[in-house]
Amino acid sequence: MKINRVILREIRLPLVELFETSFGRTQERRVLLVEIHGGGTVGWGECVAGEGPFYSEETVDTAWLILTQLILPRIVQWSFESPTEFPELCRDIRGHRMAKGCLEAALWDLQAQDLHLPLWKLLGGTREKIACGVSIGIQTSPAALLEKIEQELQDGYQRIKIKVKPGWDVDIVRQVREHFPEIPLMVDANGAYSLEDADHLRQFDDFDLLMIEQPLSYDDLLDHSKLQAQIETAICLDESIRHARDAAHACEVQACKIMNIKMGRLGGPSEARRVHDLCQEQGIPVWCGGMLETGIGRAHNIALSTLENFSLPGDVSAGKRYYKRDTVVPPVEVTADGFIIPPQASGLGYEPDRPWIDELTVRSENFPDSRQSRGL
Ligand code: OSB
Ligand code: MG
Repeated sequence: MKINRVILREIRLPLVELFETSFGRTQERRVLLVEIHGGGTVGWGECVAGEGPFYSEETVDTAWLILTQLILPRIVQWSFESPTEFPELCRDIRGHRMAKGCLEAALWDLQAQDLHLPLWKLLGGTREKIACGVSIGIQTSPAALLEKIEQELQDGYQRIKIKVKPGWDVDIVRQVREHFPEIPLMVDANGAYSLEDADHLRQFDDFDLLMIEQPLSYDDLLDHSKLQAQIETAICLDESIRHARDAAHACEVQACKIMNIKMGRLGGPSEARRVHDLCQEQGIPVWCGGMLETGIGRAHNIALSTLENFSLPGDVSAGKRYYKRDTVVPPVEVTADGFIIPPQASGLGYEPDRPWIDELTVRSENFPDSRQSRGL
């Protein structure tokens, strides 16, 4: 298929609720959306880079720069048989995986529509429903957290993840466990601790947690392997896994027992699938992480989550938990027993709400540039 036209835009959308992690707070999202026209259809992707370089090095502005200066000019008029060819086209650009990832995702949506297939089937997914958990940010008080958990459980969510940081960790989890002795529970530290905190982190072993996500530095494998040898609770890696080679190294040194897969962090669906397959061979279960995506990114996460080794509930949940009015129609919804049913329509299976997206757009760029192509 040949690509005729690409549109990159930035939208701004407030979160229903402030989201706080150990690395910072988010109230309003700035999100890049990419729209690729080819073969008479349109594919959509969403860039998961944050507003600042606090989860990873990338930001909305670095992604905009790399996409507009380097990647988009290359893919206009590009012809491809499979979206799996895209990473090769950008191999010389080091890093910037979130910028690359949204483009590759949009190519998958485009191809799925061209083939009249649901995206999840094109990716090789088999799950007819995906299990949903929630990620709950740091709250203003333990009481507020308990109330929040109660609400999410009532809404059917199958697993609760609590964000932790020094000062909001062991005591908080103890209170949660006292109130909810049986629920599937885990914590995510987003790299807030160091190996010197091993004794402190071992206290989490008392709470029958499913896992502790990314306790140590965002760029570390070795200290995680040392920590895993000292604690019972399974370590799950998020930030530390940038590609399949990191995943292989993490397995080799036993740095974790579970992996979080995010297509943006890994540079796109192809690499995400590679990590999925590698973990499956190594007996490491995976789940799909979230990045406060709007509906387009969420729909991509749903498709990815249908792969076989996504055997644990992920952070993919209902759109209304994040945005009053989302970027897709119908909005992403969760069943009363905590599942999302992947759509049967071709492509993403959720329609981008174009008038709403246009209203939210603060800047956009067209490739090829319409002024240039008219010789202006
Ligand atoms: O570490 O998984 C994370 C949000 C932004 C950046 C990193 C993370 C998160 C979340 C929220 O945990 C996941 C979601 O609900 O989308
Ligand atoms: Mg995480």
